[in-house]
Amino acid sequence: MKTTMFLKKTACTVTVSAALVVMSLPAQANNWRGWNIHPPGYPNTVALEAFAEGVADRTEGRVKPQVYNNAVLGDQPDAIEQTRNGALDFANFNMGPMGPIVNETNVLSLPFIFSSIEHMHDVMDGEIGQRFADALAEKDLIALSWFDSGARSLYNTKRPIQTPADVQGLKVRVMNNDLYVDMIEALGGNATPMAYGEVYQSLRTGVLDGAENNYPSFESSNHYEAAEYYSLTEHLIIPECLCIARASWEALSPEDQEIVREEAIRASQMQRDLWVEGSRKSREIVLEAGVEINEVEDKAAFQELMAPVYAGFVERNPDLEELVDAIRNSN
Ligand code: BDP
Repeated sequence: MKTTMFLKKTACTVTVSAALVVMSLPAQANNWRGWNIHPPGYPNTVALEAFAEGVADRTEGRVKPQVYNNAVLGDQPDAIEQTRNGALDFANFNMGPMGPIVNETNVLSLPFIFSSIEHMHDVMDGEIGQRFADALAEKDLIALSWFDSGARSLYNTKRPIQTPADVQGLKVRVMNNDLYVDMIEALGGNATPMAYGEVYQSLRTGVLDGAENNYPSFESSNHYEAAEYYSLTEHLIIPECLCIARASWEALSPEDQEIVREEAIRASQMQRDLWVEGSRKSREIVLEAGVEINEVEDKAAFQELMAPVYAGFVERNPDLEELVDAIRNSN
């Protein structure tokens, strides 16, 4: 009896410590671990997998990236820290939750800062995009290319949103960034910052009335099963990076850095193409499931209410006013 118990205990200890080793060991020099919040089949996931394969092939196994989907390695703010300190090697991050860590990137979270997705691409692929990459590099994140994330719109369980008055009193989930709290409050709603993975259940139980996201995430997260009104406010157009941990980047030879850079750029081109098709498909899926989608006639009414959000931001960050203006005037 005693022996059996002892054996059982040992087996259990072995399993637990094996798991701990996997979770906490710094990745082998060539085994790169990559964080991804999305499920298989999502445009970003497909592009990240192509990146991993391209890098492994072209470096002949000197670098073997593996993508971990569905945020199994932690939620986004956590994964940003893990990539900064080299516990993770690469990731696809949205610039929203990046704001609290890399202050400059908050400019990209100002509502309606970009007039269209094309405007966002032009800015991020040009000189201004490089300024954001430099700011990220100062925090040990090497941004090699920019992914698309469409435009985010409000959705909820109660009613279509046509005017800001329809947001009044709604409990709306936002990503982890105070600017989004200011944004929802300026519209008269109650903002709740929450991890992405907790939103579905909170919509189901009524802890939340709504949230905001692009079509592919609204669909792939199943939020559309709980929130049947999707209103095209398109208030945020936020780019995402394919970022490498500085430590992992600096461990590469110049030749391998070049390969990784090229594959990251290739992945972003692929992601942007997949994005267009993926958004169309996700829109169809939610419509078929009975979601009511409405255009917002008077977007200017929403934009005007953002004036205090901009004023507060510029007051807290006078040195970033010029960057805000540069983006707005680049259109
Ligand atoms: C998705 C982004 C992802 C965010 C998520 C969210 O791609 O990075 O974490 O929205 O709302 O569109 O948290």
